[in-house]
Amino acid sequence: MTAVLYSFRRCPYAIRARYVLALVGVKVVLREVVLKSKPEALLRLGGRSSVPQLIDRNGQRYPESLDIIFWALKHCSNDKLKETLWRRQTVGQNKIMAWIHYNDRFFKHWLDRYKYADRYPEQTEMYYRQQGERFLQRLERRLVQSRYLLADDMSLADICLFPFVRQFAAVNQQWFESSRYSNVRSWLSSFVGGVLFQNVMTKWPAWKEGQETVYFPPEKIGS
Ligand SMILES: N[C@@H](CCC(=O)N[C@@H](CS)C(=O)NCC(=O)O)C(=O)O
Repeated sequence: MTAVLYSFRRCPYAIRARYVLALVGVKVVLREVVLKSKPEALLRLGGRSSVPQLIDRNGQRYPESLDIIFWALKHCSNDKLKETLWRRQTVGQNKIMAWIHYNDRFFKHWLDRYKYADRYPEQTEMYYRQQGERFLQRLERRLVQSRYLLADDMSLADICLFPFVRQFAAVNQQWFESSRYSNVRSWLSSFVGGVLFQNVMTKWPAWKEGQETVYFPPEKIGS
């Protein structure tokens, strides 16, 4: 049986997992989850019920986006692509993980406050944006030097970060478009402007037990 991916279309963690699955061409069964009414099959697994989560053909569970990404790489038959995404040298791997941790622990914190500033009235939206901008400044300094975060070729660092930067940009698109982060803008466009991303963001109806199987990535995919 093909592995099953519980996913939520707009979730940045799920987007990065789907992006890697699509890029390396590993097929899964997709179950689109509505967070407010999670399916019984997901809740029955017990423990955390966040998305994305993947259950492989042996019933082994991968409960975090990074677990799913490394599972996908393990099943990728293109060694060159695999080595580009997850560098062979430890120094490259450490850099990738440092970016991901910085994103997940620091940037995500300020992104949530900037996105929902009305739920965090202790500071202004502008304050939250400025905190998040410290991350954008770091990205910009890096992206002046190379096309992607580690070098001129894309690694997992880029894929794992861009869905969060996309959300940050979307809070006030006009501000972002006229901001001084021109290299961040081009970097983000290189992802969201691609056919691969369109496929990753296909709209799926909420999954219901017994429905026809939906596969991801969709059959016809380009990059
Ligand atoms: N660290 C997790 C975070 C996943 C996460 O927070 N997902 C959110 C949606 S964006 C979620 O499922 N929230 C509902 C819940 O936690 O029950 C990962 O990398 O997969």
